[in-house]
Amino acid sequence: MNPLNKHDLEIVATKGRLLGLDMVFGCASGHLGGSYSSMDILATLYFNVMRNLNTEDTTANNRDRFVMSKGHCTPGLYPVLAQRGFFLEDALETFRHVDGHMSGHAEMCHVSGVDMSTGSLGQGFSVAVGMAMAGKMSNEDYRVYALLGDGELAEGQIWEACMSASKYKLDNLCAIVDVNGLQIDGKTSDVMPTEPLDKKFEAFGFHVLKIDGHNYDEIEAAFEKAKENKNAPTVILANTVKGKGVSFMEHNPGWHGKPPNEEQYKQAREEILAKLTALEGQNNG
Ligand SMILES: Cc1ncc(C[n+]2csc(CCOP(=O)(O)OP(=O)(O)O)c2C)c(N)n1
Ligand SMILES: [Mg+2]
Repeated sequence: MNPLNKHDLEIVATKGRLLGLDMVFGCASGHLGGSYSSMDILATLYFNVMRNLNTEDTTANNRDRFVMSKGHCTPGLYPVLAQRGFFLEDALETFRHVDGHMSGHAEMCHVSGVDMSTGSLGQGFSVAVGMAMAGKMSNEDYRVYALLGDGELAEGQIWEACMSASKYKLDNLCAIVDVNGLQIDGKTSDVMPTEPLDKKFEAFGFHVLKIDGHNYDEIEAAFEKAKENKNAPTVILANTVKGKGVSFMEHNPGWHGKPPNEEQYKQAREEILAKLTALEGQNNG
């Protein structure tokens, strides 16, 4: 598959925000804030970065892997997987339904394209480290990507995984931290300060890159750089806006895991649709 240009990546991300909104409104439950902050990163990963993805053979050994360590962000991940062809967009309508298979946290057994079930913060990254170690031990050249939340970094298990990743020189591992500054009930700096993240990851033996997580050029360049880094894992610290794309959700911890009411849904839909329509009307040359 040919890589997408910036304009088309933005269409994927914007459409993803619309699908995510419908998912959460449809079942009156789910996490939009952190899904929207990572949407541009997810679109870039799945369309331009990850190699050997095969929607017909989702466990092919040579595929790059992705672990959504902040497993609550399925309204970000599932719409991107659907657009990448892993399943039909209609399936998203069953999100969080008791008799459906689109569970609220990332689920590998029933949702095509999901490489690891997650939801208990801190655990996903350890699995990603294990996948990267397995790749090294079996001389496979696949890469492993893991998306972490900045609130999630308060879990001690993350730092145990970091120590292993650097001890075993896992240069096939790339962590991305969605640094949106907020977690479930307030600012990350109030709930559990984790800065300075660059110095901490460096001290744990990582190559550290810092980017604007909504700038496609910077996102793509960082993933390229991560591939070139040798003998140690890479972490990309991505500065983002929680709730990105909907005016009243941006920077607001209240939108971590709350569904919109009817009026809020209509306003959010209008805002996202206006952006999508404008993008689709633009010459993408
Ligand atoms: C072990 C564990 N503790 C608590 C929770 C509840 N929880 C869900 S999301 C969240 C905040 C996560 O914040 P962050 O990692 O910054 O995610 P984002 O801002 O990207 O949504 C918490 C505490 C959980 N899922 N797992
Ligand atoms: Mg956060």
